[in-house]
Amino acid sequence: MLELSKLRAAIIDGDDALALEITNEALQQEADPAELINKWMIPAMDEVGRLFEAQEFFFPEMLLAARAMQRALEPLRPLLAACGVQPTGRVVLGTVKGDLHDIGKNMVGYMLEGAGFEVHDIGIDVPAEKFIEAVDTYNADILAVSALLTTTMPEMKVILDMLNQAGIREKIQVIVGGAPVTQSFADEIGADGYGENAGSAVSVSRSLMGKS
Ligand code: B12
Repeated sequence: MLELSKLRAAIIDGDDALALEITNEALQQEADPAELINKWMIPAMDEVGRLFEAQEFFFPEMLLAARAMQRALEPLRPLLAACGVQPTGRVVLGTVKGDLHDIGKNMVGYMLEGAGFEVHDIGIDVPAEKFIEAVDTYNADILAVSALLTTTMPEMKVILDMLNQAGIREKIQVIVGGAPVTQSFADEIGADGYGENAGSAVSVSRSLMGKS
């Protein structure tokens, strides 16, 4: 029987080859992808954050852990986005300017794809004007914006203001998320929805599209 605590440890240690190997092995043994993510992988990133705050980890260790997490997520992606249902709506997704965090954003994208949304991921460190351009280019129904730093959260308000100025605010539903983002922050800046994790990103998006 595979010891899944080793997956958590491999991610914290930044051992990407081992993290991938354990994930693949776990999938062969029919482990539940949601359990792998929620019970072992996300808690690993939380621990990395704690170690960073305690100054036991520094930037390079955090980066190696992030790579290991992303590597371990690779085989899970097709399972999260596997159902091939009818398109539910078009989403533009990105991380705000000044912010390089993308693991959570990517998970939101995979889950939305899995729920039948057509997802256009425009990446990290995205200036507000690029979000506006992408909304137009892809004729999006939903704009999903991620921020992981308290210093970059205000960019979300900049995006909303720019949508207003461009006269297209009414045409798009804006949802926000990321570890420091809260429902009250979302309300304060006038976003249409907030999701605390990738699963709620799907339920909020579905309800904004008028589907339960
Ligand atoms: C990995 C990591 C990094 C990696 C990122 C690599 C990558 N490719 O993403 C690297 C090493 C690059 C990094 C850099 C930095 N980081 Co960093 N990082 C982290 C860490 C450890 C994990 C983040 C993560 O991936 N979590 C796992 C994912 C799955 O969770 P998530 O992102 O929260 O996403 C979930 C939800 O929030 C939600 N969600 C996310 N986006 C969206 C969007 C929508 C629309 C919705 C609905 C939902 C949603 O769904 C997701 C899935 O469930 C966190 C600590 C932590 N526990 O969060 C620190 C952390 C975020 N980083 C921090 C800091 C300080 C930095 C640096 C400034 C460090 C430095 N001195 O340079 C730099 C900033 C670089 C920059 N300009 O962005 C601080 C932020 C403090 C703050 N409150 O502002 C944290 C909290 C660490 C800490 N405890 O101090 N970091």
